[in-house]
Amino acid sequence: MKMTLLYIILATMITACGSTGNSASSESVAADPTSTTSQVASRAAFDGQAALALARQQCDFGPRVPATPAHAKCAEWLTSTLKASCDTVIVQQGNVTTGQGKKLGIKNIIGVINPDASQRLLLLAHWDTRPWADNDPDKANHTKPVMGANDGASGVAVLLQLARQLKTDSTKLGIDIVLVDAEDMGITDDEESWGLGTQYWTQHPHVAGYKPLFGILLDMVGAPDARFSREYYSMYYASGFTDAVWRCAGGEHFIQADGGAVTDDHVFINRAGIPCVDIIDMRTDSETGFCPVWHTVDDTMEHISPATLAEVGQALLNVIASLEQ
Ligand code: 1BN
Ligand code: ZN
Repeated sequence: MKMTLLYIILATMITACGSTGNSASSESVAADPTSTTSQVASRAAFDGQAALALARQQCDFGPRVPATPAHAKCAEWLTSTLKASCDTVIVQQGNVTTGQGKKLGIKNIIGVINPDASQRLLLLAHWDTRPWADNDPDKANHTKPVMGANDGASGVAVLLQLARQLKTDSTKLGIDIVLVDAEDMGITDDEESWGLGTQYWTQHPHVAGYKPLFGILLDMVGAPDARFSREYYSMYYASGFTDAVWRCAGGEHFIQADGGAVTDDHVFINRAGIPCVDIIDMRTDSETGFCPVWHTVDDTMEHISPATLAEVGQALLNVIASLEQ
């Protein structure tokens, strides 16, 4: 109860973005008539083209399925890329059990900015890709891996680019970028088989007693027609922070409405006592609840838009600016 009150107070502290996502108050938002996303003044705008290039670099390794050479090579690259922007990088190695009962080695890759700051923001995205394209219209593809340009690379790309920009436009806030492994090996009707890297991290946080202000998870943030409504579990566990993030977001992809529910990584973080908001593309006009290429072999770079990545990255920059007030 006491913690709930604290979270409400913290959530209402994020005020600089104004009361609605699309309306820009004159003192808090830079006047850029070409921008579709409200930009809080004093930092450079988020670079969507640079994020697009970072998504492509991940896909150039091939599908990043755990226990494959492409996954191992991408882990090296993510580690060195984060090292260029963060103060410390921790590669957390662990063992988990898959939904099929197999033991699996995983790597969570964690970039820490301002390790000594007491006020911290947790940012997450999964970097692994699904071993099976089991939603593909062609059954022959169900045993093939997903490239994960959207479902994997997009969220990671936004976080890598954010870290790069914060290296130049520094912040006093502590930021922990957690790239979680083995999110996408889950099986239907077995909640615990999803988010394996995150579940491992909640049991082995990179800092003992880790308590950020709150967390934001990015998942599938690159489709040209993405729709980000306020996800159900984000509202259930962290409504004040979810509203605050949506107030910091602008542009056509953030919908000021409540959306569907998904057992994504944020559910495990919330259950561990850290309020966490999921920015995830969910659709009301599809059977799966997600974009048409979800868990198909067509989740490739042709279906990624730099404008969507920019809108999400700018929302994060705006959240950070609001926490600095
Ligand atoms: C998100 C992207 N997820 C998987 N790929 C999470 C999820 C879990 C989606 C269960 C549907 C069901
Ligand atoms: Zn997936």
